[in-house]
Amino acid sequence: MSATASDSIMETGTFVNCFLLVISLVIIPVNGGYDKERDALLKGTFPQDFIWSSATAAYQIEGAWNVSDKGPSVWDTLAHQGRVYNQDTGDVACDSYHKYPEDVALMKQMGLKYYRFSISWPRIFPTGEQQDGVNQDGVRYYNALINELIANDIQPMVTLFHWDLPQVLQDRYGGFLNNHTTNTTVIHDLFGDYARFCYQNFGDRVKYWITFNEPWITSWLGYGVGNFAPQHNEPAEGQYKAAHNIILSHAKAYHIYDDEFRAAQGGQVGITLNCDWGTPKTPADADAALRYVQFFLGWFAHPIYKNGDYPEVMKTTMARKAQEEGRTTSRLPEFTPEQKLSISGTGDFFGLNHYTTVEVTDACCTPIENPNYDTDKDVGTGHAPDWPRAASSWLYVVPWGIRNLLGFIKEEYGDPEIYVTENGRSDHDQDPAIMMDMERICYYMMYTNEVMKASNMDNVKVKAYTAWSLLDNFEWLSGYSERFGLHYVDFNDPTRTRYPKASSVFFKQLVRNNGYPEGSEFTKYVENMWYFCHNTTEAEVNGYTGGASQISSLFSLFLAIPMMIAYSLIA
Ligand code: PNW
Repeated sequence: MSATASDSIMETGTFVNCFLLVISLVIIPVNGGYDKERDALLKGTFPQDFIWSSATAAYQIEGAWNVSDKGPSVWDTLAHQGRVYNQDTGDVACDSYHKYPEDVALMKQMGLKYYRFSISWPRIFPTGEQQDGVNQDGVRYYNALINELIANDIQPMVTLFHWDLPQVLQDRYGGFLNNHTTNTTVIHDLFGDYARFCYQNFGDRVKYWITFNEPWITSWLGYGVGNFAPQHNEPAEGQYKAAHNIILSHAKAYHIYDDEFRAAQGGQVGITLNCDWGTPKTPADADAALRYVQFFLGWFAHPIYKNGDYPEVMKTTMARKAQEEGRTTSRLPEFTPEQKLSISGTGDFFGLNHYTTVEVTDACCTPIENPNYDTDKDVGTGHAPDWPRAASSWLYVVPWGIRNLLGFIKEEYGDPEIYVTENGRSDHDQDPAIMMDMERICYYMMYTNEVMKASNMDNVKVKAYTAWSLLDNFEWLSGYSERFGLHYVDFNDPTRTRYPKASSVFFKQLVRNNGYPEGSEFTKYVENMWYFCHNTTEAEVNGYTGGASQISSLFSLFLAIPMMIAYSLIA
């Protein structure tokens, strides 16, 4: 890192901040029970062509919500209704619509060769429909961003849908609730048209396309619970209808690429699914944990990556529920035989977003009066007492969970190429700002090491790792109160200056080393930090006597901060 960047860490972070952080880290156990074998540091490197990336999404960073002809999205609507924490909105966000060259410069500075960002559908087609007009300024913006990336030797990885549905499509057609059981659903064609337009205009330079980001969230939170946009509350069925349409829309966009663009453009198309790993609380909960993962990941992954249809356990569970509820048809819709054929195999890679793990217990089979997706699974979920938490209420730090999940995907879906398209940890927005973000460094250290175990020990074909996020940004209903960034953004500063956090220095070294090579200075630093990151208090409770102790980990921490600074100066 340049002296300028590390200077800004020093300015904004200040040593007072550091010491406060040190004290809080020592008092509060950090990263859970240490299991000597399971959690040992693996030394080695990722395969040579491994992709290191960072990610953002349009609504979370762009701002410029009504510039030129951009149409409103369902998130503009939700935020303008004051539904977000502190009444925050994405109106300006990180102002990346204007400041994208700075974002690219930050990636360049970190040595990143890939960038995952999303295109805002209503910025391209203001109503969502091409026939109503194209916003040429929007097209120019994405062309400029892509060109800036390529000029800096950074490959774009583009998500077509990261939740910002054009509001007009929600109003005209019910968005993803549109006619979910017929073959002529408008929303599939409209998504297909939008995808085609993006392939046409950007596909000469974009070789990685992600159709949907986390359809689980759009379906369940957007159309079931209704706390996320477009705020449709129908928890018995809304999520199943929306998911059905999203899967079919994805397949449509995949085939358009396959039929019309693949030969000339030679890129890849996949989808990004999120899943928390489900670990059984007791051996008797093993089936329940599996059912949890099938309802979560399998809901989308089974049709797309396996056989065009929902997982067996989901179909049988929902059929039994229909009977209990006195319904003639299942709340889980059915695909026609043709649809199954068109869905199956529509992923050139498997995009995975993963953050956390839950402990699952069996809760089968008590009929429930007002069923919803959560009760449909017949499971209970909780968290082990020694799992540390991030700022986001749902984010518990359980590094080994990602290795288990990657192994599950390998076994279940025929050993696909997996791109980890998001992984990361949030801090609270607090004063002074957390610039020496040791807990985020620990998170990246431990999780990437588990990904390396999956790759090098379990032979999972993990091809990419993407940090969420390049920047602090608009964290959906939490607004700007939760910060996931490798770079700090001051949302009270009209210029939205970006400041590198210590984790960006760490990540740069990780990328440069392509993992944890034996004998490197970086790996030695990691070794010093390892026991601290895993919280040795629990380690001793668990009988670990490998030499680490609370005192030595405290010592590592005092060593670690000056080392981080020294690193940033020489790097
Ligand atoms: C993902 N939850 O969303 C998204 O892809 C990002 O846009 C987001 O910023 C990031 O993870 C961090 O949250 C999630 O409530 C949003 O469990 C909410 C949840 C999980 C993931």
